[in-house]
Amino acid sequence: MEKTFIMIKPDGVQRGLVGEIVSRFEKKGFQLLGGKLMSVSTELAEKHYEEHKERPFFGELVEFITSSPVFAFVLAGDNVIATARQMMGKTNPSDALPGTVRGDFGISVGMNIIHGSDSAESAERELALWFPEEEQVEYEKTINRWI
Ligand code: DAT
Ligand code: MG
Repeated sequence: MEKTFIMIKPDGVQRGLVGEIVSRFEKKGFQLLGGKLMSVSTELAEKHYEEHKERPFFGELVEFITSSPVFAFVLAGDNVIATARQMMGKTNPSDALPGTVRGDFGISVGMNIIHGSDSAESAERELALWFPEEEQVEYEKTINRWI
């Protein structure tokens, strides 16, 4: 079963959007395999956003992610990586369609509420970074036969 890593960023947690956002993915039919509210160390933030380390916004991005807790979770399901990205909307909330998380709740590209892995490789890398196997709960979701 395909898995992805999703993180509700500090703005989403502070604004009380955790339940709303997790609910969208649950209702879609994806299975929650783990979730945690956590403070992010500078080291973890820098590793997570490694691919952007030469970008001018890198410092601000790390500062933002470490500024207040995030809610990190793991989703599983068919094609979950690409589908969750679609449900999140474009990186810049001004370009994100209504009906997407960023389109419905965001304004600024810096504070765009949610992160989701963008490929199979990044999902694998990010899950290893954020969710060791023992924090992922494997269980049968019996409703799966209906959707
Ligand atoms: P995404 O989060 O959609 O995968 P990304 O990987 O290109 O987008 O960038 C990672 C995060 O960096 C993004 O969610 C917000 C921030 N970011 C991207 N482009 C930015 C910019 N031009 N100015 C400020 N922050 C930016
Ligand atoms: Mg990205």
